[in-house]
Amino acid sequence: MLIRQPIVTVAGHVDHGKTTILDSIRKTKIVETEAGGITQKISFTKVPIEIIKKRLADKSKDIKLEIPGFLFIDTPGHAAFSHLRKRGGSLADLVILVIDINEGIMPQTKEVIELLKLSKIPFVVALNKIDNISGWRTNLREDTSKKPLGVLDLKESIENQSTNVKTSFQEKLFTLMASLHYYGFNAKLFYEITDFTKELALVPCSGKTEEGINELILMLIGLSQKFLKENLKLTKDAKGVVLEIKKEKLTYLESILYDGSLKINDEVAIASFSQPIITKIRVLEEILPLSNKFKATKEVGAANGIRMQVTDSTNILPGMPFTIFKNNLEEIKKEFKKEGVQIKTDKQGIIIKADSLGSLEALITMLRQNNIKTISAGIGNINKKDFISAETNLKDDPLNAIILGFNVEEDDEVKQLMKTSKVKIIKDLVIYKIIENLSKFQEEKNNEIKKEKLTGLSPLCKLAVLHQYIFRNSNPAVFGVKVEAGKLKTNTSLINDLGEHVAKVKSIQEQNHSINDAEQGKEIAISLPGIMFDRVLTNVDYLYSDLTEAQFKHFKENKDLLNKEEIQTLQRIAQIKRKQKPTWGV
Ligand SMILES: Nc1nc2c(ncn2[C@@H]2O[C@H](COP(=O)(O)OP(=O)(O)OP(=O)(O)O)[C@@H](O)[C@H]2O)c(=O)[nH]1
Ligand SMILES: [Mg+2]
Repeated sequence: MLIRQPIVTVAGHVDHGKTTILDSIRKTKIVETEAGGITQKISFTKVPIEIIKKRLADKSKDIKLEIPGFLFIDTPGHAAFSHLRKRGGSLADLVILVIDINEGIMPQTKEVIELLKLSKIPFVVALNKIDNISGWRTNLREDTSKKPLGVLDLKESIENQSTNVKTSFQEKLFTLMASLHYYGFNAKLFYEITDFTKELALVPCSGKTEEGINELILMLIGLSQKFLKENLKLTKDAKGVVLEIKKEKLTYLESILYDGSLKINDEVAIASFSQPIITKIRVLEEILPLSNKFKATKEVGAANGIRMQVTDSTNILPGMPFTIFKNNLEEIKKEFKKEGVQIKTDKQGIIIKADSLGSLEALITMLRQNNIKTISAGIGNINKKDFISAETNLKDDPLNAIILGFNVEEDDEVKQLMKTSKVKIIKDLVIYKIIENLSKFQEEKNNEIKKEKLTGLSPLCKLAVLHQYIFRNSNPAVFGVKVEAGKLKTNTSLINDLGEHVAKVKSIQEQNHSINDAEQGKEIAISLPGIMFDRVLTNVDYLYSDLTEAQFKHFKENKDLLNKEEIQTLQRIAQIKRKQKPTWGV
């Protein structure tokens, strides 16, 4: 039985060295061709076993190499590794989680770890940039005639470092082991592992000096051949995942084929949220070994990075699985359904958007774990339809008037609409940050709603009289005030520092416009009927809203919804009231 190359995804935080490690494995310099050295999008490279054999030289002589090579997938640190989804699991057979040993676990590292835990994909940790440890020396192996033979074996290299460097290395290592332990992983240096099914291998390395890279490759070979052989067996039916839809002059579907083989003119069924899309392959290309270039071909076998041009590419979405079509629509429909291409949503909830099916699923899974419901979920930028759903939610439950965007942007139209809307958009490139921000926003919003209810029943406020702005002495008296605390509403009864009733606020004006209420910090004009300013207010600096004892107690019970100034005002009102009745509000 034929086995295919394992698909190995390299994931981790921005700049931790994912592309550099891949470059050193394939002996290329892709990093130097990237804009700003930043990987912009997911890319794949095929590395044939011959190249691996050559680089491992005598090190591989004790191992039987059964796999035909590797298909590596490089992911941008800023985007989601969750993108890489295949039916019922992850597209990756193995993952290299790259962590800069000097920086440790960072936001994207955390995200990848969470996803790895969910998906249960085997992985190894490349503790990269060991050469950056202060004082680190890279020693070369030499043959008898002093000809350099590459770097020393990692273990030997560590042993050859000075005591200081060794201590520093150990400290960093232990810190990382402790962090990984927190996530439930029992991590050890790879050469100290006794049971690979229970322990997580840490391979210290440097993409720059290449120390540890051979060891990393040996780990990948070992793990693949020991644990993955069943997964790597090929069947006849072509199966793959569309990674990206590239619109150049023509539209290409950049995809990974992970099972079977495909020919030009074959028909494929591509999953969608409704009916599968049946379309014919017009042009077929496969990725060249060690390169990011494609070449046209008539037939490709798995595992492979391919580009297809199909007769109908409308409505195809990134992340969708595809399979060869042999007039078996019902069977395919059932299969897609079983594999969960249908995204289940709730009757009520927030709106979510993500850049691919894989990331949408990852987002939904994590939202579910946090008991957050979604009313609609889609792939692509945040559009007017999403905005309208959120606007509709505003009426039913403002806590659901939220759109979450994972690695997507909002359309220009939506940007315009957002200027005057109460809908909230939360976007990020890291799922758990989205969830963190969502919880924070919902909590704030919840308090705001509770507070509105609280202050809706009885206004709490303190006003400073602005003696330089007296517009009218009486009938009614009109003058300026500043809302020092709380919110002033029309019809609020005001008292002075002695607890005497002054008047009821008839109207509030802000820059010649009548308004119904004014928040803390606002300077406004108010009109009070039935008093003469010069008799009643000349010596008054502050006015307060009149509260009943019941209202006061209600505020006191909900003190956590009030800010510092409001609490002080509440205390001040009680003080004033107690001058006349010492047991007021007690
Ligand atoms: N000293 C040292 N520098 C390294 C090593 N690996 C990578 N670098 C440097 O770190 C920087 C980032 O490396 P990349 O390989 O682009 O990192 P990446 O993880 O692919 O980054 P993104 O694709 O942007 O997420 C580059 O300047 C590399 O030269 C290493 O082992 N040692
Ligand atoms: Mg990169």
